[in-house]
Amino acid sequence: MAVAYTVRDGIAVITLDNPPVNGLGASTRLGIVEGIERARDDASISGIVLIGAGKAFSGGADITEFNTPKALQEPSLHTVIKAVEGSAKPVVAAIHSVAMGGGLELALGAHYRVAAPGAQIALPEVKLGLLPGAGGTQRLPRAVGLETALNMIVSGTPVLSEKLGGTGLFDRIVEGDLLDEAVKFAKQAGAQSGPHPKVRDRKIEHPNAEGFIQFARNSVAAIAKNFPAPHKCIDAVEAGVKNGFDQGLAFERECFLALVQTPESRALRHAFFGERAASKIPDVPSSTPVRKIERVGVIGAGTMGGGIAMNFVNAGLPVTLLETKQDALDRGVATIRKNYEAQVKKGKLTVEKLEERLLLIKPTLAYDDLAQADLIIEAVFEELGVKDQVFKRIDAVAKPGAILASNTSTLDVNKIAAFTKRPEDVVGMHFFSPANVMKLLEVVRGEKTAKDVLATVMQLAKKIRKTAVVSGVCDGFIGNRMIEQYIRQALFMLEEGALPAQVDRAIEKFGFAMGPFRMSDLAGNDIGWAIRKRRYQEQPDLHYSRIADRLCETGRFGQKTGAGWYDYKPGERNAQPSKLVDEMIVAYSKEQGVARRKISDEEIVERLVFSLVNEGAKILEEGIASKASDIDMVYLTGYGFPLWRGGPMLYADTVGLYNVERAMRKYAAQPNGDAWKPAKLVTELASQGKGFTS
Ligand code: T1G
Repeated sequence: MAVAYTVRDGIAVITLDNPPVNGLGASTRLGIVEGIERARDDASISGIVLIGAGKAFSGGADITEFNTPKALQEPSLHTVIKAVEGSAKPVVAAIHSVAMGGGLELALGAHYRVAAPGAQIALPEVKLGLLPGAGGTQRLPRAVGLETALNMIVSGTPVLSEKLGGTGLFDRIVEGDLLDEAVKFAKQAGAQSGPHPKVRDRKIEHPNAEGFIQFARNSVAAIAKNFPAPHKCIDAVEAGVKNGFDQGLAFERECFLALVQTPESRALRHAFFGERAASKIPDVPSSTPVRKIERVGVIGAGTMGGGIAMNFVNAGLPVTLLETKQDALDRGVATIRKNYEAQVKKGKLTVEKLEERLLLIKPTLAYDDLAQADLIIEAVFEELGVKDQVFKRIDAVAKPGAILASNTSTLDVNKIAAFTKRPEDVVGMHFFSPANVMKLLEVVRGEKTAKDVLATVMQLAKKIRKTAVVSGVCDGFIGNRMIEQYIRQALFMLEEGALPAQVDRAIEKFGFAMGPFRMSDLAGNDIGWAIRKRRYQEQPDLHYSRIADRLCETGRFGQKTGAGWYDYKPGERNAQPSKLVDEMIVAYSKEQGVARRKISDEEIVERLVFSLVNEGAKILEEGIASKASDIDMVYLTGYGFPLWRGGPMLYADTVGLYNVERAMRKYAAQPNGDAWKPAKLVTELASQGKGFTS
């Protein structure tokens, strides 16, 4: 049942009831129109209330219908709004919790609107690469004024209902029972003779509309660099200001239909769904009971441990922070304080909040102090022997049912679990540095990790505002395993003819926040060096260019040593191409007998991105990741992959796997081509004309 129809005191109450957020799917849209017609034909009805059941008035168009015939099936949202607005009997929209997108547009079609305080009011379509497609660009400016409307439409940011109380959007902000108040309001309105006010008939008043619209265009230029939607939002509002409601509405429709086909919108919708799909684990039902997490223990107060602790403190959870030495513990707490003070300086945190949060941290040197923790996360030195000692000590003090997590980024979580007597309670929680900033959390599922442990960690991740993605156990899990192939290609290309600045520039132009060499200089070249040394031992047949080892042998570890792939002026962080390094690279190619050649930016981008795609395909084949969108969420939230391209797997679908495979075969025939055997899944999908995400 997507819509309920009841009558109270001569008022028809049409209740949207399409959980979870009353998305305006085809059956909901039909139910609303039928309700309006039923009220119309019933002489005993003097007015109509539209209200949402559950947690929202409406979260907008039902995005699960996007790119399906249902999305455009009549009655379309336009038809529904026309029926509401065209009703001779007054329609009162009663709003609570959420009125977003098409939900707000529906409410704008009503004659009156009453809202409970605290409701999130927004037209967030721009965040999906769209624009309000059911009159929002025309009605909202007439309800709240041009400036407020443009800000809301171009940013997509929600505004609380009470903040809009003084505008023409809400006739009343009601504190009492929303439905009672709305029915009363509808009765009063029904007693008055019509016609009832329509938002579309209002004027858009602004002393200098043209000037403000130009100002708005200038303001969005930066954020709109790779996204067409913000400018279209402004175009549609401007069309209404200049040419009136009907022409504005027609132009809005044209813009919407154009945007919904853009790769940028497909990418943004993919990311929207990917974010939500990531928390769904195929064999862990959403009904799986979760464990109570009220107290957290963190072992290690270094950069990672301190950042991890902050996540939980920020969510209001007390953290016992353990170190082995007092000075390390003091340093860790001082760093946390410094991080919060920086936020206070930026006005992002009050001093009171800072003190409140610091009070939630209990520094200690005693493992016994972890005995009450519901979750213990270790972030100690990345060496199996150290993990062994630490997990044996945790196992000895932790209470039954406590979840024991490792922040390891490279070690085998199954081996770590085996250090304890409770492997089913052990899980990997791989945070990304800086842990209190990066959204990505790789949840590494050991063979024995219990399902309720996974369900608990996934729910906790939402509480600490992380994008959690489940990974199986393999070297590097999802993100680092793929980035290793990306870096391998970057190094081969130096050997074959490219230079660091060219590689970085090409992939940054593609949209990566930072190219591989600037990124390595930032993280520290010695980290990659240690991984390669291990790799040479474990997989001696794996062909690697040794050019990065040469760099590290000279001590050029990057920003932290003032020189890496690039030179850095003392105290500065901007990367200057290094003549010395470039000469070293050219000499290395000569020494290897490699005739350097010009490598195009296109080849650089293909080899870097398709190396991610190929490894991602293998990760899917092995079941390390359960879905392609999980891999994309890892890259969008942890590795600076451009959001408007949707992640490596969606990007491969956009290019077409047939073309991706052909490129791989081309590179397989070149020097260093052994890395380019296409994964079986790539070949299979390409031959079927399918994609990873179709
Ligand atoms: N349609 C269908 N399902 C939706 C939905 C929607 N619009 N919004 C959310 N969900 C699902 C979501 O997938 C999740 O499902 C559950 O609801 C809870 O979501 C013509 C065309 C509304 C503020 O962009 O911002 O209207 O995982 O975890 O934190 O102009 O969801 O439980 O199965 O986010 O309480 C415009 C997007 C559409 C709103 C609730 N509307 N949604 O937040 O819960 S385009 C949006 C949100 C449009 C018109 C155009 C948030 C929320 P599951 P959640 P939440």
